[in-house]
Amino acid sequence: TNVREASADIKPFEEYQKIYNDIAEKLREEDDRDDGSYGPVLVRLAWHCSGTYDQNDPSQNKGGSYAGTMRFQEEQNDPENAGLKVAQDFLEPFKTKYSNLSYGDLWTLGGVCAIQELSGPKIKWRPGRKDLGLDAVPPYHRLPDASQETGEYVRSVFNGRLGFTDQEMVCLIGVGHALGRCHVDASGYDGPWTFSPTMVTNDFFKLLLDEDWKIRDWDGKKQYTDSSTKSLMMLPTDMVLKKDSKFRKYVELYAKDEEKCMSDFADVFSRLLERGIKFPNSTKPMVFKTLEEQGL
Ligand code: CCH
Repeated sequence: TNVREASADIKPFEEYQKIYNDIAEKLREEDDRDDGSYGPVLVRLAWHCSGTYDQNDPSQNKGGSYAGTMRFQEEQNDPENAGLKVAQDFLEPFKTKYSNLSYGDLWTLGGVCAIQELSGPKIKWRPGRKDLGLDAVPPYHRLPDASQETGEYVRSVFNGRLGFTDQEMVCLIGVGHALGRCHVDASGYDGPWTFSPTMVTNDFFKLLLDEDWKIRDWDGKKQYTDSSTKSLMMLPTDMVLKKDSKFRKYVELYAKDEEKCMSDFADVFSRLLERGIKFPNSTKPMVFKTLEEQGL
């Protein structure tokens, strides 16, 4: 049932902590990205390489993070992946430096590292993905289209293909969109969701509930802007979380309870990165120390 076996031939934990540290140090050193951090775009790469999974896919094109197929032009050219080459290029030196490290492992580890270094929760992670060829590139239109504004659509992606519950999809989208921003030259949308786009927070949920969101008056795609500062944004798909009453109760829960929000996110993000992969029992989930915890 659309599951691939991860390799049992993995490095010891300390080696992966070294790769984590390398990525984290590069994140700390390179600040020439819009809000001063490549962290958000690394999180987006980890999500987009995993989010192509389709649990019902009858073909061989299963998607998910296993095969590292976004290294191919064919997958990079999916319009939803516009702007992610930056993140791939950021991580590429570690692919060369560490032998026997697959793209799937590198890109998902990059997302885990970014979440933790941007003050997020600890994300359990397992290695063993393998690079596969062009025939493993998933079809387009599996990643969500932000212009869709119905609960049915959001559920068709996150439940239908990825197998998450309402609560889990609210958590993933809202914590994901605490980070970073939209770029006109990538997606056609513009601006950040929160005032602290380089910190993992539950602010998305608070802002979504508390602000008065109006359709932005501009020549670009339909998006929403907050009436008080006009500097924040929401996508049509984000607004669904407020409008759909079954989603909204979780938005309210996560706006009130940051601790629950972070522990649920840690669990669901970890499972997102492992969709469609079966790990051998010998591979235990790894939890990495942040640079700060190591005094680095
Ligand atoms: Fe997202 N996201 N995302 N997103 N996303 C965009 C940017 C980020 C959707 C659309 C967009 C998740 C779910 C969804 C991040 C994390 C997550 C952009 C702008 C669009 C459009 C891209 C650009 O222009 O650069 C839609 C639609 C959905 C679901 O309905 C989930 C889940 C996550 C992670 C858990 C992050 C982080 C960014 C910022 C990237 C950056 O470069 O700053």
